[in-house]
Amino acid sequence: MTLKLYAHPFSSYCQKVLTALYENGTPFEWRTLSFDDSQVMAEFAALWPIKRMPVLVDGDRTIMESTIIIEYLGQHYPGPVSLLPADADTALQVRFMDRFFDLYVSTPQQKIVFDAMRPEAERDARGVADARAMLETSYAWLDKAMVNREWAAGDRFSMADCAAAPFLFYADWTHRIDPAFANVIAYRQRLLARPSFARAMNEARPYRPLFPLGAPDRD
Ligand SMILES: N[C@@H](CCC(=O)N[C@@H](CS)C(=O)NCC(=O)O)C(=O)O
Repeated sequence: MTLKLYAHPFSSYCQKVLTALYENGTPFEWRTLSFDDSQVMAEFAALWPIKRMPVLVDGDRTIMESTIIIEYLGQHYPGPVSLLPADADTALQVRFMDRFFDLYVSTPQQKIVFDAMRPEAERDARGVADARAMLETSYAWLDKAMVNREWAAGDRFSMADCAAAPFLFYADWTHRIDPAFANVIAYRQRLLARPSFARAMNEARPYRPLFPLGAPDRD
């Protein structure tokens, strides 16, 4: 049975799951979401009316939410890289860092990008200012957290790093990481060099002109 992934290469949450799939060389079939492909879009809407990507289909099971998809892959399609440690306490730290990157890096980053896509009259200046303030706080906290860590939850690459890679990638494009946060910048560089994420990022390269704030001329 082939796993099917409803996703788009430019989406950060899809890249989070792609990084997990590529870490373990897990085979899957792309169901690329595109407004030009009404068939795939209809399948996606029927599977998940909330219409947030990615969605994984495994036979008669449909799995939504990037974190749950990665945990599902670990349970049902384990590979050489265990993205959620067997030790319960270490797994809690991975889950906490996964939540940190989702709620306090990606969520404010998306707020800024989605606001830029609105007509001028419907923009939310206060919400965007709050999102930028949250990113600053997150960068400052992360800079201290990463002082002695190679990866988000210690010395092993995990699900939290699958989240961190695309979220810090786009967060830096959206609200530049101050050079004072040297640990965050170095961690982002390690993530960009990780072959699994580098592959996902390279597959998304042709879509960079779509970035609503204007993609910078760098990774
Ligand atoms: N909590 C979801 C978030 C997924 C999400 O926000 N995906 C974005 C793409 S990066 C999306 O589907 N956006 C489509 C839209 O907002 O209409 C997850 O972890 O999978």
